[in-house]
Amino acid sequence: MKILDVQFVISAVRPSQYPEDALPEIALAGRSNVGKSSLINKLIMRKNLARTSSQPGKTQQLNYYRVNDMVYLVDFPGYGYAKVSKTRREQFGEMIETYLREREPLKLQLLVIDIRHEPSKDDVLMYHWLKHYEIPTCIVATKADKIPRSKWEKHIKMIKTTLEADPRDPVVLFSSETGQGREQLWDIINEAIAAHHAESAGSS
Ligand SMILES: Nc1nc2c(ncn2[C@@H]2O[C@H](COP(=O)(O)OP(=O)(O)OP(=O)(O)O)[C@@H](O)[C@H]2O)c(=O)[nH]1
Ligand SMILES: [Mg+2]
Repeated sequence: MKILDVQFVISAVRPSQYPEDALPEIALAGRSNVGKSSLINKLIMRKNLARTSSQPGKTQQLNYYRVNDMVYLVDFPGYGYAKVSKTRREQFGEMIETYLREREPLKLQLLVIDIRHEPSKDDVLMYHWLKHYEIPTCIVATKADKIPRSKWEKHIKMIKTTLEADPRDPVVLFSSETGQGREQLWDIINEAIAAHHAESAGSS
């Protein structure tokens, strides 16, 4: 995937701020600190456009990045960070659930999981929301560079089992450190974009 142009568009705190140009959206959800923003930076080949930090809880809005005037990558706030207040947590939950339920341009959700650990309760809940709202989902097992290659398969299996993953949902092994999985993930994203265009051509 050749990246010609990337723009940070907005940190949206409410739906009225979401872009209105109807480009397809690919959103990323996952625990705080799992590596969502790093994954975006790797996809778009920019070192630090999506803000990353070793301090969890940094991304607290929906951050929109427009790529090649073709698609938005939407970075969600991470969940499961203990030091965020309960009210704040509920606000995030509400914002994300509303987005998943109502956001028409959402064409694919990436659920980002740390390959080293068993998915958390929040991961399982998020995955079940996605199934409930029938949102096309791709599971991304990131930080693959952190465990030896010989363990990848076993860990992927554990992730699928804990999520009770639909066998039709693709699972991508990824590393923002090495770039592993980048092309495969772009292929999946491009397929979702193509499906969106086929759908809108059919309905006009
Ligand atoms: N080794 C390795 N480190 C990674 C990888 N992805 C992310 N990291 C590191 O993990 C930390 C968190 O990464 P972020 O991308 O900020 O995580 P996030 O999910 O956006 O976090 P929040 O915005 O707080 O939800 C940073 O120190 C990254 O450098 C990876 O694939 N491999
Ligand atoms: Mg982030």
